[in-house]
Amino acid sequence: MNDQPSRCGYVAIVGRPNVGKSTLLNHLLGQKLAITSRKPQTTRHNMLGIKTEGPNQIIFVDTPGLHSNQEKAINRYMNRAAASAARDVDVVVFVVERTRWTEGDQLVADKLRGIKCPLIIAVNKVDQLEDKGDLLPQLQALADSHPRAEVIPISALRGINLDTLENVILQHLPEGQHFFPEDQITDRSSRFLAAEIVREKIMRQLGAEVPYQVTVEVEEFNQDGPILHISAAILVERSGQKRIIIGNKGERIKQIGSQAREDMERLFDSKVMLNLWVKVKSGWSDDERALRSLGYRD
Ligand code: GDP
Ligand code: K
Ligand code: MG
Repeated sequence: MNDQPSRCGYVAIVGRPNVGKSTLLNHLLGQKLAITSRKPQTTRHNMLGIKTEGPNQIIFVDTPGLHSNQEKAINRYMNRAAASAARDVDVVVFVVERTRWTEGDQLVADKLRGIKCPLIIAVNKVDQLEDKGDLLPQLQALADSHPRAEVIPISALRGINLDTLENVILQHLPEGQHFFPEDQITDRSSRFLAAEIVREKIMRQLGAEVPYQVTVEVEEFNQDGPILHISAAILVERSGQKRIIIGNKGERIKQIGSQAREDMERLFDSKVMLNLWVKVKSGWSDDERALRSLGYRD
């Protein structure tokens, strides 16, 4: 007989951009929920990923990376989201890369100084190590400089040592009833997830500057028998960006659409008809009101 008490609590995943926070969330959940890419600012919103297993429910909060550049409203929005997630949780997982400690990591460490809850430092991307001997001194140095943290090496991408990470997290969660039904995996709507999938393909396909000036708005999301009809507008700041996204003879947007559709069919477990178009809406990324109307709410 299993007489373990049930545990339930919130776990914030924080760190500078690109350390692998969203990849970690997806691997822990065993499902691709959060979008990921090699570019910073892929994740713009806090998002819950809920894992219910046996008697326990862990509610992970994926966050945008903390940015030192606060010039634009969208950057300030992302920083507010990340900072607010680290408050009012039961455990904070601070993700860093195994290679080096950067200014960005220090910015996060400073923000975390005041938190009261247990802190885990997850040293990610250890799959990239050639010489395992290099890792130990680094882990030791991190443990020395953060005496109240537990330091755990992981690979979010390859799933290395994630059981250990999850067990340590569980030990710190309070006993209590679940907050969410066991089949719920996120707090975000299907429309939101669909918009994010389109944005991921844009982040991954387009070069340096365009992706940061793009947002996606789902205008239709409608299951009709076996087919899910989704229409989405890709909003850009300038007409030049519109041309880039559409591409030569529409090649680029066609590719974005077909990759997005594949992911959507997997996530929503349905055939999907996806209709995409591009609209110029100047100033959306630096206008607090436009952001709110596009669903950037804190
Ligand atoms: P985030 O900005 O912190 O959410 O980072 P992402 O999850 O978007 O990941 C940033 C990049 O790092 C992506 O290209 C990921 O594939 C890659 N990445 C994440 N975790 C690992 C890992 O454990 N090993 C390796 N080699 N790459 C990883
Ligand atoms: K990223
Ligand atoms: Mg992310």
